[in-house]
Amino acid sequence: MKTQVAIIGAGPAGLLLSEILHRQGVTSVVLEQRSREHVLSRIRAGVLEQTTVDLLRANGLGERMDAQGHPHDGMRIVWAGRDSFFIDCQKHLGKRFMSYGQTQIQEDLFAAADRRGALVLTEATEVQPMDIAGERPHVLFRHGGESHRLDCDFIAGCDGFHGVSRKSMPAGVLREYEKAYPFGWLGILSRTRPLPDVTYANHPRGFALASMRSDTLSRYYVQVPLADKVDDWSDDRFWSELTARFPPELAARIETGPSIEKSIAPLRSFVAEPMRHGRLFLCGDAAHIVPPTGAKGLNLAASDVFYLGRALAAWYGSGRTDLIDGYSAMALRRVWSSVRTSWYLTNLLHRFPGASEFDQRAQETELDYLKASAHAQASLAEQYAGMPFETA
Ligand code: RFL
Ligand code: PHB
Repeated sequence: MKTQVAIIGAGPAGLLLSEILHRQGVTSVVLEQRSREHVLSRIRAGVLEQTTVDLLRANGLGERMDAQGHPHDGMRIVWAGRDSFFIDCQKHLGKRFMSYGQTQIQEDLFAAADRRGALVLTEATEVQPMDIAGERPHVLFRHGGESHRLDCDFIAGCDGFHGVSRKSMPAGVLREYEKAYPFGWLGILSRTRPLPDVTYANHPRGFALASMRSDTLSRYYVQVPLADKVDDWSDDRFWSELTARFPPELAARIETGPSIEKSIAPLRSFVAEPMRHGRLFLCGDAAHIVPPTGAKGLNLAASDVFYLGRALAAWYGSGRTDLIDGYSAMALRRVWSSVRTSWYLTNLLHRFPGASEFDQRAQETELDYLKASAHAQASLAEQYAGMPFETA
């Protein structure tokens, strides 16, 4: 088999890259280890930055998002015993957000791939990038009980945090930065009407978040100890803990109902750099993870593949090499900006086990400052909205 770009992973990064390349006349084959049903069953991100919304629209992926998604202007912060405030990205920056599930984006991406007859091989196992720093990059894998070799010009590692691509880089190439938090998020999805705003709560009992996927589908999270298991959390226990962490007037407006999904995700931050070695490029969670507090992970996957798609199209179109050579540094500038924002919001909004009274007072003073200062709100709005893409 032969293609121009071999893409490992059919998550949002891999499928969106394949779509962007196709629209620029570059061919690709996508190799995914799981089944399509499995990929489509993962409930994850939901908040899209304006840049991501624009990128999806520009690549023909906006129709259902615009019809079913829930646009909003910013986010609300509440904390125990004090007034809430709204971080208004529309007012400060003219940027909005879209609540639209990663699951729906995956469906739209698979549908678009089917329409153009794209080669997306699911249940491809033992995927292994080869000769990544040499002249003949290729990918070995097994599919349908047989061994295959896919020859290519470039390999895009879009295979998530646990994928094979990052691990294929030779020892000593990568520098890794990591921070693990001593808690996780328990999340549920329910067919109930959401609160009007994406609302982050800091409460002595721990962090909580009210979010949405549509006008009739809600997504909620509570901070839990790392040792907790999903089975520890009945729906009743979840709703009573969630509502205890919101101010009474908001808690009274939270509609409860049976959960249709429930899962626990640990919080951590991880960055591997550079995001390229030879002809292998890393995109999305394969290169970096952020704690979900800033809603940045999927948006970074989108900006990585925007930069890589543009760079590869320029290479095929005019032989331009500066964009592929600059890919890692350019992508990492946006990554670190979002890593910093996610770290700031995680520190601002969670209760840290063992925090000193000093740390607690400093955190509360930061919240007081944000509530009181239009400048501080404009600064947070700028970070939460995400940086614009750099021009080529
Ligand atoms: P993915 O989605 O993990 O996809 C990688 C794909 O690669 C496949 N794969 C392999 N294929 C072949 N061979 C191998 N050896 C392979 N190893 C793995 C996998 O099966 C998979 O299909 O990575 P990608 O595409 O980089 O996308 C990243 C996003 O999924 C992730 O950043 C977001 O979900 C993070 N995230 C959020 N991001 C946001 O922007 N806004 C949010 O509101 C938001 N909320 C969240 C989140 C992530 C969460 N969890 C569970 C981690 C909320 C949660 C709870
Ligand atoms: C979500 O809707 O799943 C969501 C919203 C905001 C976040 C993280 C996740 O910061």
